[in-house]
Amino acid sequence: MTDSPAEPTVFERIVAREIPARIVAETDRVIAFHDIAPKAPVHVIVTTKTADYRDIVGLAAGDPALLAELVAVAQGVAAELGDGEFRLVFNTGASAGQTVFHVHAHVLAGGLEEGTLA
Ligand code: DGP
Repeated sequence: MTDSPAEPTVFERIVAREIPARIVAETDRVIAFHDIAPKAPVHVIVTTKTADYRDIVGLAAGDPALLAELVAVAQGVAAELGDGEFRLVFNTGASAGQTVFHVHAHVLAGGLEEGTLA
């Protein structure tokens, strides 16, 4: 069972190369690209190529190995673009600030200001 929305999300369209993004890492199942509105010196979105999961709760329940792969890609991005240390944020639900309902993590790194939460 999946919980994907009816309309393609902006991230699904980035995965399909229908809209451009500054891609920094990619595996068979995960893709990472710079956030369009960065809130830290390094601010990269890491998301699944599948649109089957709207948030981390669904992904953790439905495909924990894919969640682990997403975290590994996030770590690689932080190592490549920063010093390897990073904050990983999964906004989960509209009232928590989620605007794109296609599971994704924000990788924030490179000298974070207090309170930077994407
Ligand atoms: P969230 O609020 O957790 O759903 O984060 C969605 C993020 O996605 C937000 O920080 C801005 C980013 N974003 C939205 N549209 C685009 C886009 O078209 N391209 C890129 N690169 N990022 C986008």
